[in-house]
Amino acid sequence: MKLIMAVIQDKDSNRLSDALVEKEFQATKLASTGGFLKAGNTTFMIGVKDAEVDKALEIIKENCESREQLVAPISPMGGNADSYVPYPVEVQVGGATVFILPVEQFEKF
Ligand code: 2BA
Repeated sequence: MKLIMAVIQDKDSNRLSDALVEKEFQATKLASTGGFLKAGNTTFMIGVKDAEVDKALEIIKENCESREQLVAPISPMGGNADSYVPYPVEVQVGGATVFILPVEQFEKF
C-alpha cells in the first residue's frame, strides 16, 4: 500500500475530490499553506493499493491545472524580514506536487 500526498491549488480541490469519490478512492483533505507564497493550498492524503497508484496519479493529473500567479510584495512589518519580496513576481503554480510514500501498516478500528 502507498500513501499519496498531493499538494494542489484550492481552486482544483472540489473537482479532484469529486473525481476521486467517483472512481472509489478514499481521501482526506487537509488545509495547508505554501511556504513560498504563504497562500492557502490543499493537501490530499490518499491511501491506495500499490496496483492503483498510477490510476490515482492519472486522476490527479487530469483534475489539477497549472496556473500563473502574481506574487504581490509582502510587507515585513511585524513579520520576518528574511522572506521580504520587494517587487511583484510571477510564478507558475501546480498542477500538483505529489509525494508517494510506502505504508508499513494500515488499520481501521
Ligand atoms: P508554495 O511554497 O507557496 O510555492 C508556490 C510556487 O512558487 C511553486 O509552485 C513554485 O513555482 C514557486 N516557488 C516556490 N519556492 C520558490 C523559490 N524558493 N523561488 C522561486 N519560486 C518558488 P509549485 O512548485 O507548483 O508548488 C506548489 C506548492 O506545493 C508549494 O506552495 C508548496 O506548498 C508545495 N510544495 C512544492 N514543492 C514542495 C516540496 N519539495 N516539499 C513540500 N511542499 C512542496
